[in-house]
Amino acid sequence: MVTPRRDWYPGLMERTKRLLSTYLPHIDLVLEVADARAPRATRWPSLDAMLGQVPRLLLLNKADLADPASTRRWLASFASDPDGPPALALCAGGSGVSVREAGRLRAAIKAAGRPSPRGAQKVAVVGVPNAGKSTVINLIAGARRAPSGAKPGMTRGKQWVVVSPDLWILDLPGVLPPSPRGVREFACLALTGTLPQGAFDAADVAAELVLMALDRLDPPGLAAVLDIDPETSVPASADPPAWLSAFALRRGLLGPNGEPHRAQAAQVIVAEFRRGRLGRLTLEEPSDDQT
Ligand SMILES: Nc1nc2c(ncn2[C@@H]2O[C@H](COP(=O)(O)OP(=O)(O)OP(=O)(O)O)[C@@H](O)[C@H]2O)c(=O)[nH]1
Ligand SMILES: [Mg+2]
Repeated sequence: MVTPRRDWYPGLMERTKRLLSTYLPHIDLVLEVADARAPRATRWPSLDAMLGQVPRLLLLNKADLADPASTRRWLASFASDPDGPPALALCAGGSGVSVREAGRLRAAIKAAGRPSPRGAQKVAVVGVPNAGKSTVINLIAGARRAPSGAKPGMTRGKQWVVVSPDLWILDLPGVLPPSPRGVREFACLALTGTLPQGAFDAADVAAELVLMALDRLDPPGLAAVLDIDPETSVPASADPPAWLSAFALRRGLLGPNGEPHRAQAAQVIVAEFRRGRLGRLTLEEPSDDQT
């Protein structure tokens, strides 16, 4: 059972929601940044209720780490929802970033936002921690103007970035759902790096990753993802401890008596997933049963 180990909803998130409400009357567009590997779990909950009439553009960021076919399905699903926001897949950072991405994004912001005939168009960037909000701002600005980094909680307070006289962007800290809406969602948040390291148990989260992967891949497919030797022990079952043991053996992660060190294997799997080392994997599909 995947459960949070300690409070993962600090006061910063409540303050951020209040900040956004304060600024909202002056905002022409809200850019919501989600993670393309988990486009459902990493959406900002209750944003709809807050925004009212303010236009929104959804960015599925880190598309370089997601399965391209899944990203296409997600974009089609958002496009077919008349009540949903326009959505764009993006790679704001990492190895796939390019100048073309910046131009495409600026054009999309201009098209989606309210026109601002007098003064600058004002854009607020919101999303779960570590989704790449500050990186998106730096991409648009063409320079490192907002602090960004590989752990959640990099942005602690609000910061206006004046990109040009006609475009101002507000960077905000990340916001998480107040409590997990289920084991899968919690695992998705942990795997995409939105939760701080101490807030979850790696063994539980790696076990859930195995189950999610087995929903989409056959055992040889998962063995390839985890680089487990098909000649030796590929567990045919959906038994996460057996998979963790096979991974531990493959990587030489052994306990004092030579037994597979499953706890270490789990930590390595979570860390490698976060960095995209296990390949391009998407954890959720638009068609997934949500009951
Ligand atoms: N591979 C990849 N990494 C990215 C991408 N965008 C951002 N990152 C990385 O993700 C990490 C988090 O980026 P930030 O911009 O700090 O994220 P944030 O949403 O501002 O995070 P907080 O301020 O902590 O809420 C950094 O290490 C970025 O380099 C992307 O498109 N692809
Ligand atoms: Mg930030």
